[in-house]
Amino acid sequence: DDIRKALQATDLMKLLEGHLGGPPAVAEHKFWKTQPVPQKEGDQETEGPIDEHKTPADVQQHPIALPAGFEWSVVDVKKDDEIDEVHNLLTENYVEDDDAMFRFRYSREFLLWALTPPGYYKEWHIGVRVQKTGKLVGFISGIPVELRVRNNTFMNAEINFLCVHKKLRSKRLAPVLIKEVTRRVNLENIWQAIYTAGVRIPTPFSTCRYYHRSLNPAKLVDIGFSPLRKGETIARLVRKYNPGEQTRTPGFREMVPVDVPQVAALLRRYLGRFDCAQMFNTDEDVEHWFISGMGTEVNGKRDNQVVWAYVVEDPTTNLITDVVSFYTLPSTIMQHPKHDCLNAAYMFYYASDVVFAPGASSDDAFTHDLKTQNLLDRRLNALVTDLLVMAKKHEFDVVNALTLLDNNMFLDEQMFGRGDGALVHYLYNWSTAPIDGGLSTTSQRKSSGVGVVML
Ligand code: MYA
Repeated sequence: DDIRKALQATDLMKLLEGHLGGPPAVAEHKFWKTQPVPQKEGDQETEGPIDEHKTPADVQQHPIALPAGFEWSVVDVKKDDEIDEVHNLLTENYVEDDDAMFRFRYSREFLLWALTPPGYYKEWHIGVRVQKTGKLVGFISGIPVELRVRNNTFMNAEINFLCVHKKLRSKRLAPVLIKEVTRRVNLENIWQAIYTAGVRIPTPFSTCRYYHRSLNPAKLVDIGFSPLRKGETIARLVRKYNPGEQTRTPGFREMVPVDVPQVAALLRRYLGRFDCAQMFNTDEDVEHWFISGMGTEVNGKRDNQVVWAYVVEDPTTNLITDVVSFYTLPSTIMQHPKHDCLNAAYMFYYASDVVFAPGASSDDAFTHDLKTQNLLDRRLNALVTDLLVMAKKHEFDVVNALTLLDNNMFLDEQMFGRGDGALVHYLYNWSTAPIDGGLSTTSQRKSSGVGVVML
């Protein structure tokens, strides 16, 4: 059955079944074929909702039925013991790489930060428990996020942390969790969602690839994350990937709360250039995603920081011209005698005002203006060089980035290596023509169409 499943997605299966006259080769998607998502590529040419118009009164008022022996449970993520339960479930059962070497290890502080932005709904933190023991065995979450997709702006649920305990896999529990979160989102009169996955289901609007910038090559080679190519030595890799001790952009410093209004304005304007982008409508959003994630200092030491944000303050005007940030998401290294944790930083949002400088093109025409593109290319490379210095200082082993935003302008130059993984982006109940996830533009150092970073 497993082999069949693994094969199902492949051309080999198509061939075999063609020969043997078996069932249709394409996965059947018993669940997804009932959902308001584009069913296949080519179904996405018109922009807009897929379902008929509904109101919360049309929505089932009681929870979706669970199999016998399980019960729904709203997880109060602000309670230590309950966020612990989610953290433990995910630490043991969440996303692994294809070779089962690494598994995401979101910290409690990270989960709290990710699940409680301004306007969050407690009821969208949904657990499934074993009735008898109370053990948490399933989870799914949503947070409200306003998105612009091309010319339309609308509220979405950003769905994340879908997880079913390993012992309960392949029992069709995931569709039940998805239907329940959909119901609760709909009750708030929200009808669209955005989500990402490593898997391909009907039907992505964009696909991005992961890139990895080594900061600790000795460890990365040791744990099998990076290869040691023939003729290469660790000493040489250490020299090659050493980002140095000092940042070099004049005015580069850590972001502080008073920067929020300027950073928010800059970010909104910058993200306006992408086909699909998070709105960051209020300064509170920016305060949450950038400042609150930096943690609080106790006795000169900041524990449990989840996001690192830096700005460039122009030394002459004192205006904020740039912002750049990353978040921490470690992975458990499974079955390694020496190391059990990969300290990975992930590129988060950034913005630069060079694209709006006098003489630069208008926001829309940006991608076609070579001069502006070169300006941005230079500035982003300088910012990311400094970001790498800071990430190394904070003892990260690797910085990961996707091909979204303008990342293709710096990935090669900053020595990010192409990874195996892809991140596939989906919208629920919204059809839009495919958006460039930067797959084809890495070598061209151009902007992608994706201006939303999912955690
Ligand atoms: S992505 C991260 C997902 N989590 C993991 O990968 C952690 C490790 N894996 C697991 O915990 C389980 O394998 C999961 C599936 C729970 C993923 N997105 O219960 P099943 C479909 C969407 O027998 P299991 C993230 O968190 C699959 O195609 N659908 O399978 C974003 C099949 O349907 P169909 C998925 O392996 C989540 C059905 O489920 C995914 O035991 C966004 C099989 O169910 C997936 N990642 O459990 C969710 N994986 O037959 C959608 C499998 O039709 C949100 N499936 O192909 C949609 C918007 C909702 C809100 C709308 C509001 C308006």
